[in-house]
Amino acid sequence: KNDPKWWKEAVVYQIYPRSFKDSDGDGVGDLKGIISKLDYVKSLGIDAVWLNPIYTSPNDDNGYDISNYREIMKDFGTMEDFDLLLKEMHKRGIKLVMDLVVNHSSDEHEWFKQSRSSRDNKYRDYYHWWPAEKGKPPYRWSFFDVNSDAWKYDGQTNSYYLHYFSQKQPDLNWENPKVRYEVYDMMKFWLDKGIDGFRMDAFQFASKDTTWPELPKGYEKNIIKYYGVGPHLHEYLQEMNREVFSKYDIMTVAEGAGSSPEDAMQFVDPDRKELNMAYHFESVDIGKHLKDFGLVKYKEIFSRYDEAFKNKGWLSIFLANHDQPRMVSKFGNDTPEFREISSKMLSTFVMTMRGTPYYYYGDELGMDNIRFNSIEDYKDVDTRNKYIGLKNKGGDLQAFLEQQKQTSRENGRTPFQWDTTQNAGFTTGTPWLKVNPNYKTVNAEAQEKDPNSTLNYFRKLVKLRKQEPAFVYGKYTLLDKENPNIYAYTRDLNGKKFLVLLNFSDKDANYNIGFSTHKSKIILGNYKSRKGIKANILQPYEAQIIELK
Ligand code: TEU
Repeated sequence: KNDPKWWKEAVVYQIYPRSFKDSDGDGVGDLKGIISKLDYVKSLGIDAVWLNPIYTSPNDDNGYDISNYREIMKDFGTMEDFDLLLKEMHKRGIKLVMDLVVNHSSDEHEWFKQSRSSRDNKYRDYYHWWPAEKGKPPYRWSFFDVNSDAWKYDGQTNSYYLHYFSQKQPDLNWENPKVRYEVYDMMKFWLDKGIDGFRMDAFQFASKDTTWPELPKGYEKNIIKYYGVGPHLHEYLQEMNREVFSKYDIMTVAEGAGSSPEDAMQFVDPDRKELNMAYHFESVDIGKHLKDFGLVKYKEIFSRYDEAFKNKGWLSIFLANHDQPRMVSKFGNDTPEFREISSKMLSTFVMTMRGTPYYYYGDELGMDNIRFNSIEDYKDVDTRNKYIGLKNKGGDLQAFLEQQKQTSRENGRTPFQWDTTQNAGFTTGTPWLKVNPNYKTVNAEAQEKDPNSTLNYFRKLVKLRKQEPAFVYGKYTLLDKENPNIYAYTRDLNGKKFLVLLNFSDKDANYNIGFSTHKSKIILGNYKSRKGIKANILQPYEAQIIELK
């Protein structure tokens, strides 16, 4: 029933290439920079790296707007650099998962340039067009558009084109088999180089009902429900599997998978031959901060998904990525007193749950939200366009900026903090995005020397997960369900049983799991001492992994 697979046992480390390491002083991270830090990456104990897009792009959305799928972005280096990166990773036993961004391309992609040039161009049907003589197209909501309008008028052919994301990210027409087979060819180009998998960006949105029915009022508040699983999406995934995936030993992961565990299962049920695993957004989309939605609700989400996947299918587990604020600022506590300890607690959670962990660069150091004060500091199309949209409507800009300090995804994109030298050792030039000023205390170099650092604690967690298959395959059982402060669960497999206790609050908190652990031993924890602490009490943000006897 466990059906062991390497991608279930893997720990994935996500690298945001713009912000990891700059090798040439232009202020932007690059492939040579990553190569120079591979020994560090290896030292974490991880098995695979997921790299955000590194293809040629005008960077309206930091590489998620691709103008050439078979080239490396100049800022990041050359194809030779890429080949070397892959070789150096494989040499160290690290697999490489690439981002596949094919719900949309850049408007500067040759396909789109052709497509927009005339109504009878042979690339016309590579995108979605609505002729203006039919009036305005039925409203579609856009993630990044200043007016949240996904149709953009294009004078050249007196038509509107569809863009679920920014105006520079026109949606590809997946209903056109030519588009699909072009993409399959491109995927094989990378797979034949030897890459180990794809993370399927926004792919749940790829298939659309091209009769463009009117959607109910307010549908944009439940966007995944209406955009999430288009009419032919699963046919296309099965076709892609047949044409591409089935020919390689790779891992594939859906970014977003509908709006329920049942939807998600459809993407990854092995009998359906689509993708290997999926990640859902329920646990990150529930609110701004844990204290707003509460731990009980949080536990309910993870437990409901685990329940739905206990017999088949596979999920990924993550608390952060490049679209999220920093994990410690959202689910933990990033005040100086608790930043370290709560980072360790959250890492304990990610590394002891069922599902493949995706761990975001810098979280191993306890990096936290930068909280920009001015709109000028933001580079992100999401924040900038929302700001402009609000400004046009005369909205409260100050309140918006205040809220972005907690929610902006750029909080999680600041340069990696290597050491105490200028710009945290990230670049000798001017970094493309400000470095978090706390780098003087929060950096990898300092943490290497400290056996109790968050970095070294993370390494221990990875090692433990790799040693004990119970953390990968073991049954998950939630305990003390209604406890508002403590997340307690067991993982068991073949007679081995582990108890994980996590205090998500800043106070001592007690728990009631219904059995005694006095014969058992804490095999890993984030506090040095429990002197004077009662058995069923956890200290603020304390984490314990206990092997039950
Ligand atoms: O994000 C797709 C996407 O839909 C997310 O905005 C998602 O809804 C959100 O994270 C849920 O909390 C992907 C990329 O990850 C993002 O960086 C890109 O900007 C976007 O696609 C467009 O390519």
